[in-house]
Parts: sequence; C-alpha cells; structure tokens
Amino acid sequence: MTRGKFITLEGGEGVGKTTNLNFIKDYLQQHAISVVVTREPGGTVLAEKIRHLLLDKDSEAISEHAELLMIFAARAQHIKHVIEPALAKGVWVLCDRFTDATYAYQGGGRNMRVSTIEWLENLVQGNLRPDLTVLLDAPVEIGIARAKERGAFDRFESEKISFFEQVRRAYLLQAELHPERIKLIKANQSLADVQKALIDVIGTYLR
Ligand code: Z5A
Repeated sequence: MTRGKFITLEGGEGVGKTTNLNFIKDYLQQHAISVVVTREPGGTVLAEKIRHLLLDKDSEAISEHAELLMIFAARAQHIKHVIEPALAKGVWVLCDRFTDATYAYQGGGRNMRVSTIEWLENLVQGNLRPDLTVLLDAPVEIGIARAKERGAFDRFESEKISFFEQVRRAYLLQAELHPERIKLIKANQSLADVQKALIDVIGTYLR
C-alpha cells in the first residue's frame, strides 16, 4: 500500500485557509485521490477540547509554556488517531495549520525559543513532516479586515498588530528555510487568482 501524502495549509489571520481547504479537497478528489480534511489545533475529540481552551479569550491567562504544550498535546492526539492511520491506509491528509503555525505563532508571535519548538516537534512527530505546505501570505491589515467581518475575536485574534507582523515574518522565514516543501501564494489577490495559483502548485505536485 502506498502511503498517503500529507498537505498543510498555513498563513496568518483571515488569509483564506478555510475557504481554500475545500477547493483543494475537491481538486484532489477530481484526481481520484481520497482525502481527509482536518485542522489544528483539533481533529479529535480531545484535541478539539484543547482547541476550545486555547481560543477562549475569557479563560485565565495561559502561560506561554502551557500554550505550547497544549498545542503539542493536541497534535500528539491528532497524529496518533487521525493523521498516521489515514496516511498508512493510503489516504491523503489535508490539514488547516500544523507545526509551521507553531514556529509562526509561538516562535514568532510569542518569541519562544525555536530550539524548544524543534525539540517538541521531534518528540511528538518523530519523522512526520508535511510533504507539501501551501503558505497563503497577505499584509496583516488585509487578513484582519477579512477576519473582522466574521464577528467576535478569539484569544489569538485579540492580539496586537505587532504580534501578527511577527507571525507573518516567522512564516516567511519558514518558507525561506524550507523552499522545497513550502510554496508561497499571495493571498491579497482575488479568490479566483488565489485558486489559479493553488491549481498550479498542487498540479505540479501531482505530476
Ligand atoms: N495556533 C497557534 O498559535 N499555534 C499552532 O501551532 C496552531 C494554531 C496550529 C486557530 O487557528 C488559532 O490557533 C490561530 C493560531 C493558533 N489563531 N489565530 N489567529 P484557525 O486556523 O482556526 O484561525 P484563523 O487563522 O483565525 O483562521 P481564520 O480566521 O478562519 O482565517 P482563514 O481560514 O485563513 O480565512 P477564511 O475564513 O477562509 O477567510 C476569511 C474571510 O475572507 C472570509 O469571509 C472569506 O470569504 C474571505 N476571503 C478569503 N479569501 C479571499 C480573497 N482572496 N479575497 C477576498 N476575500 C477573501
């Protein structure tokens, strides 16, 4: 049995990850690929509970280490119960955010040490890394304006602009460090143009 491929979609606030996830799923299915769509933090019952705690802006102040460990605890569950079983069955996994988000939000946004994140990544993931990552990138104000239209902000969305600028810089650094895996698409263009670029990237990958 050929192992499935692991594709992740990344980017800051409101860049269009959720909107484009279904578009990619449909495209893969048109190419006769079975695919599971999932998200982080989340994807299992326990991981979704952790997500709820992480996003709740009325919770007690969550320490940076607690936040990082909660994210990796959710990830450990997700890998064991959803991602690895699907890949082992030859099913592709399409995930809304994964560990690049940890480098961006906890590393960039919260200034946590990259070596700590790397250590946890190796512990929790072993050799598992995405085969392909699409990074949707747009100026912070554009993403925030789009996200605002959706309504009330969660704990992350309530951060200052400077936090999101740091997140964006850390994402762009990840793309520079992993050019083979991470493909950058400008998200401040029309949805039709973003989707044209997505077809280019995924189509090339399929070939
Ligand atoms: N987090 C973390 O800190 N560390 C980690 O390791 C992980 C996550 C994995 C939850 O993520 C939070 O967890 C996240 C970081 C943290 N918090 N933040 N911020 P999430 O993925 O659920 O949350 P999100 O980034 O807030 O997702 P989002 O706001 O739902 O954004 P999106 O999915 O990228 O955007 P969208 O919902 O698809 O689109 C937003 C709107 O823009 C919508 O009305 C669309 O119709 C519109 N849109 C989309 N594309 C376009 C274009 N091209 N033109 C015009 N309008 C568009």
